Amino acid sequence: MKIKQIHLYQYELPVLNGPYRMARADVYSLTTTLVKLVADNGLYGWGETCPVGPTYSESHASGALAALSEIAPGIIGTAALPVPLHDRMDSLLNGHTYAKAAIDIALHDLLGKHYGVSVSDLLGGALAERLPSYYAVTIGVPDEVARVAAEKRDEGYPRLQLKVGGRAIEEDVESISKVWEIIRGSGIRLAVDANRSLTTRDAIRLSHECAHIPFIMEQPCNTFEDLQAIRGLIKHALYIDESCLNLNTAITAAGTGLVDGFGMKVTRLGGLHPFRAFRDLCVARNLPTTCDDAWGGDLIAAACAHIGATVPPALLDGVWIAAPRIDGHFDSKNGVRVDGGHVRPPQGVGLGIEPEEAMFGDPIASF
Ligand code: 0XW
Ligand code: MG
Repeated sequence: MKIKQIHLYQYELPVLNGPYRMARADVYSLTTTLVKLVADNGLYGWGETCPVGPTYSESHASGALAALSEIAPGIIGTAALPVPLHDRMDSLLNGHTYAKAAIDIALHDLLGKHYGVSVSDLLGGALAERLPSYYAVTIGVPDEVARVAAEKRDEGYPRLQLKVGGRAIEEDVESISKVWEIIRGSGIRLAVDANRSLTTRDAIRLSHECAHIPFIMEQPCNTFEDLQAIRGLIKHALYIDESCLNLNTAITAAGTGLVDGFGMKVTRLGGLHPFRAFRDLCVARNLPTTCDDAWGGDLIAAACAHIGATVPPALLDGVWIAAPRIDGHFDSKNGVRVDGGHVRPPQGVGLGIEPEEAMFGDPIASF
């Protein structure tokens, strides 16, 4: 089976009850980029990539389209298998993993359909059917943040991620304390995510002032070097997210003992094929990870759920999907939903998502 055609689409996903507020960005609407990969036997697969705005990671929607347009003509005729595909993509464009990921996800969907198996089976096999998700409580005044935390606790979320940063550290400490009062004793796990925004000085201070609250600190500062600087000085477990740019960085982060876990994004690593290697690295080092993406519709959500299902449950911190912040689905029947704070990979072959293609309009480009 060889790749015969590639079609690129973009589609707007307005944020429900927006903005989605992080330390360095207020996000009102996201442009998602979709890939339809058609094989020479007529089978097709769908993929997606959707940066959460242009400042979260080193990625943006126009960049995804440009990178995909650069790659697409050169992969026509390539064997529809992950190793030759990634080899070919890397020979056509350096980096831009978040764009390559959309093709990688589409390939896994296509292969699943070809072999008559789910993407989780392709990735080695599911260990669980119902997976923990988590809710990202965005930046807000502490009482409002606590109200949302109580609501999500009551909905059954096993984990909350509290966004902090971009304001006085006192207000973050107050938010964390109020949320802790809400979830203390409930068994809900807490992550405090500053999305790169804190100075090393403030990260250390926040950790010390909240030393009695058992949260994990997710990407508190901007760079890998910042994380190295605070590692021995904080009172909390440390997770890396945005500055873990690829598999190489993940190997260093795990191998040098820099982190206690990962907030990992499928598209940042370049798709499901590299994520499979990353998952095995986590297992080898006994390091927990999330299986997320920055944003995206049902195709990204399904990709995250399928790989998440293959992570040993003790190491799966959660599968975050954007569905609670999106009105509607690409596939109204099989679309991925959060139910009682948990998600399930769609049933069926491939990703298990059949997008209602007409909603995307005409392709922006076809190769
Ligand atoms: C909560 N997320 C997985 C979704 C947002 O886009 C940001 C991200 C994170 O953990 O940074
Ligand atoms: Mg994060």
